[in-house]
Amino acid sequence: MKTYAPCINEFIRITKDAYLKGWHERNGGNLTYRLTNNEISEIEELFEAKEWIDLGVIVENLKNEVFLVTGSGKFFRCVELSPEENMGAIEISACGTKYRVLWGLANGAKPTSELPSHLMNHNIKFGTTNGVHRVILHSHTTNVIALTFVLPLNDEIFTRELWEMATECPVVFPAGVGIVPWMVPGGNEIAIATSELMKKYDVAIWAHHGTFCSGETLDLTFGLMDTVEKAAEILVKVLSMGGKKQTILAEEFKVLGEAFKVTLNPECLK
Ligand code: 2HA
Ligand code: ZN
Repeated sequence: MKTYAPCINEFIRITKDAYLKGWHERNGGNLTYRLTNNEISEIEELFEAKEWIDLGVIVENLKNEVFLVTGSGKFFRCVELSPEENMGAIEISACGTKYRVLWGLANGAKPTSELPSHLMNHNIKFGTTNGVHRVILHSHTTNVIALTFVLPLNDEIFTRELWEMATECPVVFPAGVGIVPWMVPGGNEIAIATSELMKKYDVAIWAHHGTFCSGETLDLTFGLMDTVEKAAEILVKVLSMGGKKQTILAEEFKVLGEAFKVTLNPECLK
């Protein structure tokens, strides 16, 4: 069996786990990871640079950065079975307006159709976290999607409803979640709307479509997605049982925030 560098193995593990969660039917969802310099040196012997291609957006903070990405139209289910065909490594140009394939994406495959959203989110997060965030995961999270048909598409209301479903939720996503109204996926308009929310949140929900999460590591980003989706699953069950009869109160969230030394978004505690 072929062996891969640890960073590629980690990426494969997350695509497999996310598929097994039921978040990645067919070609649904996408994952991008910005490599460290050490990780680049571990895999650069594999690189065979292809031609530069216009991104259609400018990503000032990502010049010369290298990413692992899933492929457009490719299935998360298949990344583990054939990494070279279903994922790849790409490099952003020195001007921040082009990319080229360095490894993988065999037979002319392209990076994820949501590359503009991923890169604009990485660009914002690079700035707001000083380069600490490296991962963007987009998943078709069943229960979050279901909730976008019944909850108001409002950041504060959505956040509060999710927070109430599990005590640790506000600790895991203290800023809350942002909501993008329904839009055509794959383009610059939805990329701009999502990256605006990423200035404030680590989670952006696309109404009737899925969820974007940003994080420091692959595990933390997967864990964030899992936590949000689990809260949504509990809420779907609670609503199906006739709704809340009791819940966690705003005052109790404030005590929780103090105990865990996290600042909870005050807009969600009104
Ligand atoms: O098919 O998830 O948003 C990939 C997607 C598009
Ligand atoms: Zn999608």
